[in-house]
Amino acid sequence: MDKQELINKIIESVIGGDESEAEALAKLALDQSFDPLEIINEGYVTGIKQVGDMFESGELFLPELIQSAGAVKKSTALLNDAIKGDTKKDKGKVVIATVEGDMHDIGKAIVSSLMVANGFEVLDLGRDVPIMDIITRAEEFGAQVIGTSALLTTTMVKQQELEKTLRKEGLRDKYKTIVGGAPVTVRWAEKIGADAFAENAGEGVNKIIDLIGG
Ligand code: B12
Repeated sequence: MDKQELINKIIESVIGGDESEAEALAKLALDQSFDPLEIINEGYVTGIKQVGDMFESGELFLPELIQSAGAVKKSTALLNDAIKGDTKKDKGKVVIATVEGDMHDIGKAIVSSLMVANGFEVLDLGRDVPIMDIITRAEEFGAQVIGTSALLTTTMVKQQELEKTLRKEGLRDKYKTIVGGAPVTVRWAEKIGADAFAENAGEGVNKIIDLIGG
């Protein structure tokens, strides 16, 4: 199967919520040595974004969205592991989390893997993580960067809460902060006083390198 054909099949499997097919195609992509990040972005991310649009327009409902998300999560986990590779982790320490109240973690996991692949030591706290927990874990881990993901307009405020809490605790200068997630913008980052915003995983890695000179 050529790459474009594989990508089309991946998109189809995601829209159809076919978890076993989506996973089998991820394995096939790895067997054929296609670039895992390209397969994630052009296949799984394209597919889940289409599902999101269909959900928004009422063509699909929550159970179907959940099914498709499950297919993407499992398949991208395989590809994320392949991205991480076996690099030396000496560029710096990053704590990353999806903020409290938010269950979206597919994008964050991609960002996390790409950071690892680029030599950062990453502590991924998962999703639905309270701000105080993020700060405590960053302190324990000795992080230089705190990255947060928010996919809901109602949870973006937690990124602002992080900035405020860091300032209140006298810790703001200790960390560089970076924010991301579909509704997040550079203007939001500026408004809340975050150090950087990134639209996608690749940009995220570059911004962190700029911030800490990794
Ligand atoms: C998959 C999905 C789900 C899955 C999530 C599964 C999971 N484990 O992640 C499930 C089914 C659980 C879900 C639930 C809900 N969802 Co939802 N979901 C989506 C969907 C379709 C795709 C999100 C996604 O994974 N995108 C693919 C990834 C790769 O992209 P990404 O997350 O944006 O990440 C990239 C960048 O943003 C960036 N990035 C992300 N984070 C970070 C962090 C840092 C530090 C950096 C540097 C970069 C970075 O890099 C990533 C890689 O390129 C979106 C639609 C959309 N277009 O976003 C809706 C969407 C976000 N969901 C929505 C809604 C409404 C919900 C629910 C409220 C539905 C409901 N009625 O229950 C619940 C909320 C649950 C909760 N409390 O969080 C709305 C949000 C609307 C809004 N204005 O807030 C959206 C936009 C759908 C829509 N159009 O209506 N959802």
